Amino acid sequence: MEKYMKRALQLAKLGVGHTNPNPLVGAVIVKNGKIIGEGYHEYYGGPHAEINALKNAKEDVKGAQLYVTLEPCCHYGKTPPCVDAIVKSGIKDVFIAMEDPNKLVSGKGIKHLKEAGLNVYTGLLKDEAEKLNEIFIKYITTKKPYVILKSAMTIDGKIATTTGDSKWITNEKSREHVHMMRGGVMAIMVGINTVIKDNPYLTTRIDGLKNPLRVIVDSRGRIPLDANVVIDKSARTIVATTDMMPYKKVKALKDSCVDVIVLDKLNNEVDLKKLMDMLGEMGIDSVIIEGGGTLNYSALKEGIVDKVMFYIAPKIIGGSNSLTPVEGKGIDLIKDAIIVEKLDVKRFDDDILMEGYIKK
Ligand code: AOF
Ligand code: ZN
Repeated sequence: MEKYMKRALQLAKLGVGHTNPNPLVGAVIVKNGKIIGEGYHEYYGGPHAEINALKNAKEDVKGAQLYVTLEPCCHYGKTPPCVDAIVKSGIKDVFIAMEDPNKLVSGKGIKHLKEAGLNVYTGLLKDEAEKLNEIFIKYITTKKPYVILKSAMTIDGKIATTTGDSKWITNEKSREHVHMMRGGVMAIMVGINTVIKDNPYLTTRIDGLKNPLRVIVDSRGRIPLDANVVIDKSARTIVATTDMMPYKKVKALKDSCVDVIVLDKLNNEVDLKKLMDMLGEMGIDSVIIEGGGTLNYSALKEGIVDKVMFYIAPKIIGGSNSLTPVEGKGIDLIKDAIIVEKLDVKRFDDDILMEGYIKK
């Protein structure tokens, strides 16, 4: 029954921002057509969704149906295997939206349940479940962060006026959506030009959501020591640089409790692929890139971007020197353009959000 899986997906979403790098999972227990237990994975390392649903059940679950958005686990991680608890509970039927891409589980959880005599049905609302866990799927299978590129522009394709003013292009609802997005990822990344021009904080201004790690890409060490991302301690900041950053600057940043990562150069810029590998090794499962145009172009050209989100506001500012979302050298021929597929369009009053995935 779709409605129960929909409810399980809804519950899973309540964990946004708290479970990374683990998945968002929801579970619903149904008996005689009535929901008798609900649960979700609330925080990283905490009990899994199925366990919470069993714990919250208001009636005996013997003979009941379990709807869960991810294949129940069969391994000892931070918690014992969920399949054992499910089998022991007497639940009879298990509906699973998607298989667990985690090699420790994938398919083995389902097999275990079937062997124990339970009826298992997979694939109910699979697409929705996979979209919900797109970060988890990439990270658990590649150990590289899922990268979202976000930009806000006018209808004539500019991200700032000729004087550099950009506050604000999009409306409040669009900006709140961005803050929600920030709360669901582990890192936010910008280029040094954005820090110099806008002096942003890069924090999540929404109650209950964590601030992501701030990553500043600054190949030559131009970051001002009084920048908000250096002074403000409400989130950790990493400056990704190359050996072109003067040693004195490295030391001054470290003295201000800012981490500095020195990476190889690629055309005199930070090698972004290596940076992603490193962030992945640090346990960072997701990064939102918020510009500016130079970093956006490099990220797209290096092929590290998975998803783009372009917020478009019905304003026109013109100016041949006004910045655009993607600058750099650009691509010569239309036939070589980077293609965005599976496009989705949302509206926030008069603003439009176009989001889609980079064709690989
Ligand atoms: C979760 N929450 O609700 C489910 C997960 O280290 P552990 O014990 O927390 O196990 C993490 C793995 O368990 C995770 O990678 C995924 O494969 C599986 N299922 N994980 O954090 C859940 N059902
Ligand atoms: Zn589990």
